[in-house]
Amino acid sequence: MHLRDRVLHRDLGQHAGQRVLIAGWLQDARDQGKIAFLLVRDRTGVTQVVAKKQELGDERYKAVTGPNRESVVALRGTVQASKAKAGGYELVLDPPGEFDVLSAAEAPLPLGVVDKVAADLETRLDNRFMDVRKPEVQAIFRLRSVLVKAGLDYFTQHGFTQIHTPRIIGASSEGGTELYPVKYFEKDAFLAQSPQLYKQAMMATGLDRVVEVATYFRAEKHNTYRHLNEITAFDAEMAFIDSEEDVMTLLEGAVHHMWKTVAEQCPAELALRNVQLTVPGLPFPRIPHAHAVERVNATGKVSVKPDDDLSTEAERVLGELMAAEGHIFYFITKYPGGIRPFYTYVDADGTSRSFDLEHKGLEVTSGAQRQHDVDKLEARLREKGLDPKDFESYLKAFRFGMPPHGGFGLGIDRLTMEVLGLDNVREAVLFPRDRTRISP
Ligand code: AMO
Repeated sequence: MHLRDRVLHRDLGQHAGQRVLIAGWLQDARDQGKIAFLLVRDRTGVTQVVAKKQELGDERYKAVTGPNRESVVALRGTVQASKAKAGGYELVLDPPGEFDVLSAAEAPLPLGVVDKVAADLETRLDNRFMDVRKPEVQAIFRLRSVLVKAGLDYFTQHGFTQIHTPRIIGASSEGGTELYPVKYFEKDAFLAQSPQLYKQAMMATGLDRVVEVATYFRAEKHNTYRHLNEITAFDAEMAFIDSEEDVMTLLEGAVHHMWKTVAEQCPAELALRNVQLTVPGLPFPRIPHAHAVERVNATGKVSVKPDDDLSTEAERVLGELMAAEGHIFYFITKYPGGIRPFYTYVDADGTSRSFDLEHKGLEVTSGAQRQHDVDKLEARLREKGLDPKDFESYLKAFRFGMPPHGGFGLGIDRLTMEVLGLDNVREAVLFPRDRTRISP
């Protein structure tokens, strides 16, 4: 038996009447005495296998019905139209009964694969290899893969070069203190909070448009449904822009393309998750921060000061207001300069050329036009209490010809959570890292 020749569940129909090899996890074996029904699961579905004692003989029949659930098995049989399921196919394990246990599963299982009772998320994450055997969980990661590819396709079609910047850095990239220290030979180093400074440096190279599927490491002590300590994001930067509006136009096009691609290419995954996806119309509304504050304050449900960021609750309230107007995606723009990172372009009136993209009250992207004038950039570092000397290798890239530029970070974990309406970002990440979880 060559495993590489195995036929997947979805292709059985093309082999009706033929003897084929199938392989997968033994989901269940119902032994009715003289006849047994095995359920063998592969990545495309579950095949019923019929085994008859009279045809196989006692010993062979016992071997076939013996393995524990979730053992990995391979077997050869004849494909026939299913009697129970119209349009379906099953396999008859005909003599001599070729059946191999490739890997026996222990019992009891740490987590059920087809149990009716839902396990809690912690138990599922502790046993993720088992959890992902569930088709409805596999669907999340299949869809995430399509989503990421669609994003990368969009960016490359729009002239972006995919880059890879360091994950080990010598100084903070976001200005904050939420860094993981790393011992780097004789020096102190950190895990990268984002590729921010590197992707900006790339704007001085002439590549003009770059994108990275980046990992952000954030040592924040959050413990919420939407925060992780290790994050995957599209990190994009583009040069020769007139304003942040050019960045927002590119971004909304990318998000629209990702939603549309998923709607077209993932009907089975969406069905497994009971999701009916609406592709958002373009353009997404732009709401200046000052208006957003006025609007949420007018509801009386929250109170946000003009120079403050929207609280989680305020974001939620705005999400409700926008949903009532039929908008699931919208930008909050022109944040006060004081609450945005040092690299953000701030206009004379104190508002910044920055934006967040929100989906139903959750921030999925942050971005801006950047300050490309090196003197102003240094002044802004000082304003933020940072020492320009610590940023010398970054600032150098601004001293020898740096075009106007801007970009964004689009959280892939949050986007996956949102496209599927998951209630916890951990569901969208294979092996999430949070305040308490570092294994598996
Ligand atoms: P920011 O820190 O807002 O911006 O991150 C960008 C996007 O990354 C996602 N994200 C997170 N997702 C889950 N858990 C977290 N703890 C978390 N932190 C961030 C969000 C967020 O919108 N350098 C800027 C981007 C830029 O201006 O280009 C940055 O890192 O979806």
